[in-house]
Amino acid sequence: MFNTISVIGLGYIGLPTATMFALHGKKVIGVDVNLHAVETINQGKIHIVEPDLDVAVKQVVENNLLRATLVPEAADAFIIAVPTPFKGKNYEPDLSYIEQACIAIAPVLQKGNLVILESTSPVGATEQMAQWLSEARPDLTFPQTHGSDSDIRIAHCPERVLPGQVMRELIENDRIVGGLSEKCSQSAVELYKTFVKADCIVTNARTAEMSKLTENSFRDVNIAFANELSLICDKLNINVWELIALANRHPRVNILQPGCGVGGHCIAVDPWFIVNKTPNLAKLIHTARLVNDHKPQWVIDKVNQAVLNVLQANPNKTLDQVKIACLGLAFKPDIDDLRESPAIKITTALADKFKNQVFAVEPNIDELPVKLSSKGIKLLTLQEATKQADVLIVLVDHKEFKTGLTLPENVQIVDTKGIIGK
Ligand code: SAJ
Repeated sequence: MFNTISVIGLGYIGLPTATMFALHGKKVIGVDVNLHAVETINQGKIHIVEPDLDVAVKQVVENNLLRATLVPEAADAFIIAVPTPFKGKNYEPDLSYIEQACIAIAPVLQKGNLVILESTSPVGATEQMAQWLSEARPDLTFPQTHGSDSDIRIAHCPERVLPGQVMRELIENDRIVGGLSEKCSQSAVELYKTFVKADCIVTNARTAEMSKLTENSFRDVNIAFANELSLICDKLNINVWELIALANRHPRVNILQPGCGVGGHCIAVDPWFIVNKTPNLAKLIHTARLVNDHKPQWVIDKVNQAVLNVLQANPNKTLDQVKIACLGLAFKPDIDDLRESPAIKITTALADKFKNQVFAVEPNIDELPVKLSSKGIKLLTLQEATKQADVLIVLVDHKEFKTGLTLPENVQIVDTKGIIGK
């Protein structure tokens, strides 16, 4: 039934998803507003970083199974995988990318088409998408008015793959499928069964939307608990890493790890969709966000204290001679993704204050982004940085740091990941 599939938005989720359908023999039309992305993909290359994706894209483009374009074309199913950021002080979800995607595909929609929203979305977004499509195509019927008899089928099926593991998790993770009618759900399950080996579990669209937000909020709240413990333990002179390892010996306790803050494009964003919708009810979820967002500032305060300690211990040193090495810039270990990274926030804030005194070590990149190099931050190897550092800050627990760290004498340490002395 689904011979041609169109994926709207060829980013971290859309491109792997489009590629996966093509790897399973479907004809896939990828659509993106970014000309560079379209051209890169049509050359069989990729514009994002994800293990194993490059080889797969090359193969499906060479076999004419995946083609990218700026303008949508007719297809049997459309998958919308565009960003859903938030805007403004109240963290209002910004659905404008979904709206633009609806406007773009509406002219090519045909009776019998399935439209799936994969983007992480606030509760009600799938109904809103159906509304936008029906307004643009009054000649077609939609499930919100015609239920299972509708011309167009609509479902929400949130992506749940872990960056770095996307190609495996796309196949192995269970999928939650929330159709606007029973027929919509059935149709979406049939589509995902093209490559999903795990279960496709059917619910309604609102529950599917909320389930994705709940998964990421669960993780955010649990990381906030670990981060709060790290502040308390610091105050009480207890090693938080030892404490958590001990507490986790209890059969029903499983505390996550503190860090320099929560980054990435999902966990620090999605809980706000719940808070924004139900501000008076989502108290714990809201507090967790505040706790995690506060952690980078706490780390910066610790570094300021460490700099003072260096000056106190070395009366001949002046403030502008103190060298600070920041280990790790990515938003989590062993990846090169620097977007929405608390480590970047901390490193740039330090560079603003300690001009030309900050080094960064990031084994997963060859060059610093201009926004860092223009602040006088230098990218050094681990050896170069540790040799010169008066203050050493562990921001990310990359594997290179866990084994290759030799500490200079009298260095002040701010270890947000608990790897030193392990
Ligand atoms: N972090 C900690 N302590 C921990 C675990 C993580 O501080 O114990 C930090 C990381 O350093 C990072 C942030 O949290 O800055 C998020 O990292 P992550 O590995 O927890 O999650 P993401 O953002 O890479 O991917 C998450 C996943 N969601 C869940 O695990 C519930 C993934 O399955 C989702 O598909 C993805 O969000 C998404 O796209 O929503």
